[in-house]
Amino acid sequence: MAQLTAVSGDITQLHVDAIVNAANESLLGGGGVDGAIHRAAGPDLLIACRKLNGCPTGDAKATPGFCLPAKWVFHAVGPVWHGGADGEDDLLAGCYRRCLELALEVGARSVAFPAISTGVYRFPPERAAKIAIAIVRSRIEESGAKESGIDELFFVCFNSETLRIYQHLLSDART
Ligand code: AR6
Repeated sequence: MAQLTAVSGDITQLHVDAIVNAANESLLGGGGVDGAIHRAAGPDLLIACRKLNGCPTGDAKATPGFCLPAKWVFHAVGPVWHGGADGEDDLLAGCYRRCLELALEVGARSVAFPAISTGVYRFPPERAAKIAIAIVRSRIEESGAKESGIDELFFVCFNSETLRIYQHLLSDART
């Protein structure tokens, strides 16, 4: 069974097999965690992203990590928050689901997620964290006795409010 842990800090510094980026549909970079990942990975990341021809919201695509400690980057496109009646929950769930599939595809056994969509895309942080944890738990439990493929899963929290939310939800087995 994979271990789920909330950690604070900068996702670009983590020595894991794969980190997840909170990208936009162009996959050509931006601000926030996306900007930090592109800066730390170096210019080869943008060259690799150009070849992907963008990505729809709710989906994710993989590239190498180039100069990052992580071997892979999964570029997930979260939804912009428009009040919650626009399919935002399902689209956010799709990002997490697809990244877990990508982890299996490339053989990544340790994966770190940022709080996708909770920055400039304004998704409410607690609602987003509940979705993230529910998807991860259900995928891991679905694989049951079978090998889930992932040993360690990190939720990387860039501010104390996000860390508090994740620590609280992860300590509650019913979340
Ligand atoms: N490590 C971990 N988390 C971080 C880091 C970091 N280095 N930097 C920021 N965060 P955001 P979004 C947190 O805005 O809402 C970009 O321009 C941040 O505090 O990066 O999905 C893209 O190109 C927040 O909790 O992503 C898109 O256009 C979380 O990461 C757009 O922003 C997500 O914040 C995507 O918006």
